[in-house]
Order: sequence, then C-alpha cells, then structure tokens
Amino acid sequence: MKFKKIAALAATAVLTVGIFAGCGGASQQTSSSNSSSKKKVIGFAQVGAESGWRTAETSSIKEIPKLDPNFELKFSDGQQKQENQIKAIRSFIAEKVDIIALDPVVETGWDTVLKEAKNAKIPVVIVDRNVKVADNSLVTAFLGSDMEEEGKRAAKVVIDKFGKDAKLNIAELQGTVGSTAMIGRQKGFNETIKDCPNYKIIKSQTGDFTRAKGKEVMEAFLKSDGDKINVLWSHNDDMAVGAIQAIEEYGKKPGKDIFIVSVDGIKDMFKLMADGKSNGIVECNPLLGPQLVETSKQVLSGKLKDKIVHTKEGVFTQDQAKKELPNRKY
Ligand code: GZL
Repeated sequence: MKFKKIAALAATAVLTVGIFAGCGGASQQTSSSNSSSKKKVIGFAQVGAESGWRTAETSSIKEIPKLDPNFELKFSDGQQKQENQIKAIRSFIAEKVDIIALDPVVETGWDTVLKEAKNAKIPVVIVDRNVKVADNSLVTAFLGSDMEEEGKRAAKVVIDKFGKDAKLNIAELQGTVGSTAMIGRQKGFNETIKDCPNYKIIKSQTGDFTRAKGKEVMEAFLKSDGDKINVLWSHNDDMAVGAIQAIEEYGKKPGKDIFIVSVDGIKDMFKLMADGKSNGIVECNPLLGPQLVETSKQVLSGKLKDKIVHTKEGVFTQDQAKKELPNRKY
C-alpha cells in the first residue's frame, strides 16, 4: 500500500543558551546568538512539553537566533495552561517585543489579550494550533498544519486497509479537549467515515496528548470492550505509544489484533511501526522554526505574502516504516 510522501519542511534543531527568568507560573527563557540592540525580538508562548512532537517544535523554535542572528527569542513554556500563556503574552507586551508568536493550548479565550497586543501595536503570529477570535484582525498570520486534513488522512488509512463496507469497532484517543488539533482531527476523521455505514466509534475519550494518559485511557477501553475493538485511532503518536503498552499488557498484539493509526510522525512511533506494532502514521511537521523566521521577516517588513501557511506533510504505512525511519528528523 503506497502513499505518495509529500516532502516535509526540514530544519536541524540547534539549542541556544537561554538565560532563565521566572514568569508567573511558566518558565521563560531569553536567547540570542550575539549581543546587539538592533535585534528584532520574538516572544514565543509555547503550549507546554506534553509530547515528543512538542519537544521537537520547541527545539526548532529555539534555533531561531541561530537561523537568523537578527532575531532574539523570548520563550515561555505554558505548562499546558492557558492562564500561563496569557501571562506570558502580557509580559511580552510589557517588554515591547517586536512580534508575539503563540501556539495556543486551546482555541478560544484569547480575544482580550490579543486585543491588548493589537493596542500595543505588536503583530501576533499563531503557530501550529489555531485560535477562534471574534475579530480576525487580532491575528496577523497563521502557520501550521491543516488538522482536519490530518483526520481525513487517518480515516483513509483505515478505509484503504479494510474497505468502506467493513464492520469495524473503533476506539478513539482524543487530544487536548478544545484544541484545534483535537477538534480538527476528530472532525476530519468523522466526516470521512460517514461513507462507511458499519464503522462505529464505540469508545472516545481524551488522553490529553500524553503517553501516560493514553495508556491509562486505553486500559479502561480494553477493560470494558477489549474483545470488541478492531481499530485504535489516536490523535497523536504519544498517546498511541502508551496505548500500545496497554494493549500488550492486556495480552493482545498491537498492529495485528488491533489496527492502529496516529498523527505526528515521531521517531518512537516509526520504530514501533517498523516492529509491526502500528499500521499508519499521518505526519504533522513540528519543525516550524524556519517558517516562523520567514513569516516574521515578512511581517516586520510589511510584505506578508500569505496570511495562512500550511506545512507540507505525508502519510506512512507499515510497509514504509523501516525505509523511512532513518530519514526522521524528530
Ligand atoms: C499538533 C500539535 C499536537 C501534536 C501533539 O499540531 O499541536 O500537540 O499532535 C502535541 O503531539 O501535543
């Protein structure tokens, strides 16, 4: 089963030395590659450190001062709490950064603080997940994945394997409730399986994108419906990694007794798929540092080309895993 792999944007991740400064419940770092007052400052409010994907995104963002020494980075880890991210944005406004970049843990609740940024004449670039605001002028640009498309691709992996007429009981591990990643992937998957009358999602619960929670929820799914579940659809790889442990401990063979498809494309998931323990990976590219540099340069020069930039991503199945594994950059 061959899927055409679409070339993904790649960038090496080089960590810069950060000066640690506390910031009201979240950790904030400032990094630059050399001292000069002429630098443009990007304030980045990150979701947290919940998954392998997030770690890779953070590494890519932190390489920005190396990628372009004209930029300095102020980085804040929101620890998966919206209030921490809002605090970080307010501190970036107070520090008069040149651009605010936000990867929003959930999509709503940003109108007030983004209005404050607009009043301070600081452009806001949304990265990765998206926001839902009443006034779209609060956001200057968005760069990241088409999450709904990722959900559709995951459903197509299942349909290509079993066909539209198969009778399937599906267990769904949802991402963080209220995040565009969870909302978009669930919408895309559900819309695509509408053509499959005998596909039934019999279990669906959030594992909050983490391995630990993914394992815990899968244990509960197996306890109640272990002998009925044919497919696991996980909104990210980390929850699937946890779920695979739960499936093995339950005494079933992941990738054989239960067909598994997930989103992200982290190395650990490719290793498991190469070992036959998973069946499909929908890529979601976290290496967004280079795109944020490009978008920031365009915004600051008043020459923004596209308000929305979607990353190019592929889909991989078990037969491709061994060959693709050495190419993985995150
Ligand atoms: C998606 C990103 C999601 C990843 C998860 O773009 O926001 O959050 O799929 C991460 O691994 O936790």
